[in-house]
Amino acid sequence: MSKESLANLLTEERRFAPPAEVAADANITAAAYEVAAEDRLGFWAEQARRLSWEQEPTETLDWSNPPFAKWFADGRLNVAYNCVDRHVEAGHGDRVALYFEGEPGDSRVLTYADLQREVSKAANALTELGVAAGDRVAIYLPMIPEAVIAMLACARIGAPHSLVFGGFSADALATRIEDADARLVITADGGFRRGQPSALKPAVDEALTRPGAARVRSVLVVRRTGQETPWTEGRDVWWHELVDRQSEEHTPQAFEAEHPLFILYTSGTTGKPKGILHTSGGYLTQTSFTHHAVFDLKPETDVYWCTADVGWVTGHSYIVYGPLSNGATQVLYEGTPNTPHNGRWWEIVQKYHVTILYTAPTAIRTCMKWGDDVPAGFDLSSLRILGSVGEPINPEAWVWYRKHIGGDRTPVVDTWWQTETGAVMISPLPGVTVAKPGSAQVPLPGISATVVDDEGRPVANGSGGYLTLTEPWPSMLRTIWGDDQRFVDTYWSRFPGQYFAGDGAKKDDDGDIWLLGRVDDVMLVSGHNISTTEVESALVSHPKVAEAAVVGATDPQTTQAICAFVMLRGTAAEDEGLADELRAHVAKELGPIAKPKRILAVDELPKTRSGKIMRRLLRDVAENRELGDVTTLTDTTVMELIQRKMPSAPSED
Ligand code: 6R9
Repeated sequence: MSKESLANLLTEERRFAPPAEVAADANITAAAYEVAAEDRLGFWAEQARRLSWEQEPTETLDWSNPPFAKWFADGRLNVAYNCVDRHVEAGHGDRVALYFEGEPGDSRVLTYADLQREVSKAANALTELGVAAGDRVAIYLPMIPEAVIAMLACARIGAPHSLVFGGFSADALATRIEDADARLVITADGGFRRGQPSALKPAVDEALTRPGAARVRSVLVVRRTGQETPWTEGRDVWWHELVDRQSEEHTPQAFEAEHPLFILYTSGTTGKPKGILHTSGGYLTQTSFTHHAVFDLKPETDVYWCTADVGWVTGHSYIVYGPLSNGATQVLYEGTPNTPHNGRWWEIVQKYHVTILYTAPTAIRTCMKWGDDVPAGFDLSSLRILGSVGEPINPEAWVWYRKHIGGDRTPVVDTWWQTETGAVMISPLPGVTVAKPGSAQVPLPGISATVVDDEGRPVANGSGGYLTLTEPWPSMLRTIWGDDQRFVDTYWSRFPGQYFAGDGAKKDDDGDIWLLGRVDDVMLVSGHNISTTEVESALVSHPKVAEAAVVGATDPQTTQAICAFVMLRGTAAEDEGLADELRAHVAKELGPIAKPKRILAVDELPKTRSGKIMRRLLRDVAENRELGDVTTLTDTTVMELIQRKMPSAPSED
């Protein structure tokens, strides 16, 4: 039996140096790594000066009571002022903040001056509804400008927001409202998705019938679709009636750096969702710095587009707080990538001359599946930097992204981070790093990460184990809302003194970090711990496969057997020989130990709203069990289709 924590099977030799013009003019150079290594806290104190403080902090980090950190504790600032007003005061009021593109084709342009007026009015409206500093506000909105405005209005008055993905069920919404004890819900009649108005308000009405959510006093409703909407007099208020009549003046008040900014729930695999708490000064410092460094943003000329939903942490940090604190011009798109046609995203890139695009591997693999000719039909020459987040990006998808979207010239930055980390932690820098497809590579300047074995000791280069963060960072979660003990147990107990991220990872021979998926998903096959990511990447590198998900299913001979679910590329057919062909391919790429025992071609894979594959549901299918919790699934019919395809008895081969 091998003692390895996680096998290292995949080798990827392709390398991509930063383009000369990006390197020559990069916001961050290699020197930043040395500066930060020499004086980490001094480095972060310097980054905090990117912000406007009403009272500059003199303390950087208070780590006297780990793992409860305080960053910039004696500083005071207003987060919304930093994201909006200060740009107007600096003379950039006419700069576009948001190019909003609705799914039906409607559009709106908001400058920073417009945003200042809208956020001020909304802040006045919240105050009129009795929301005070410290009160929690639940936000359940589609991807429309009011989502950004509502978040900033909350930040402006010091009321922590809690966003819930539009499309989560009434139950999921009710649990989150109850846990945070929110008194106000901001929602809309609906949003446009897949060419249809899709209602949101009825889910709020249903959630509010649950006893735990009964303390909500008001529901503020944006009219987006104009569809008929059930109404509770005395509780429900139209946004256009309340907000539009407010004063455009609102004086932002400064709060302590550790004032709570938001709660965002992540669903653990079991138990109730965890309310991840982020605070103000440290969070804004790191989101602002990382957005500047990783995307190399030039606010005067770049047009930035992050395709994430605002309800995901990526939307919080890289649509709202990072980009707006940096005065970025960005695109906000309401709908799905294939409405009304598969080229909708590329049409938007062409229309707004997008220069920086940030999206998820799931979207890239879907576009690969639709075919190279779709992006080829649009002018994507404005793009200069591409980013990826949410899952490990398979080398093949990385290379496709660079070639077919980035015209073989743009750097691709694979950014590793979590709801809990608040901002990017591990990523190449576009003007510095020689990129390796499939690797997030190195911790950013000021960040300390490593890969450890079962005993918490750093592994040697060329070996795998568990990803940990070894020093506190400014945008770290401060606790789990209402449950300090769970915070300690979940993240700080597995390896004392280190933050355990829950991800498997390996260091290659150069010491670069490769993420290998959640440790809960790691498969144990004949004594070897095998990562889902490596087997999936090997499958995706076969020309017939667009997406793959693998799970370990209980097996009498090998402990677990690898079971693969594959989605084929547009032109590939599911024929007799396919399974053998794919098995042989994986054996060649990774070795015979990683060969899937069963392979099933499916039309769709189960995913969360942020595009992560829900392997635990596939494990239920592979082991012929009843499905576990499906509430965070985008589309529950997917599982029925997969179950119908699954032969009930394991095949013998
Ligand atoms: C930002 C975000 C966090 C988990 C994380 C990891 C996976 C995210 C990744 C990545 C490999 C990347 N993940 N980015 N894995 N490479 N570049 O996704 O937050 O929704 O909380 O998920 O996502 O497993 O632990 P969140």
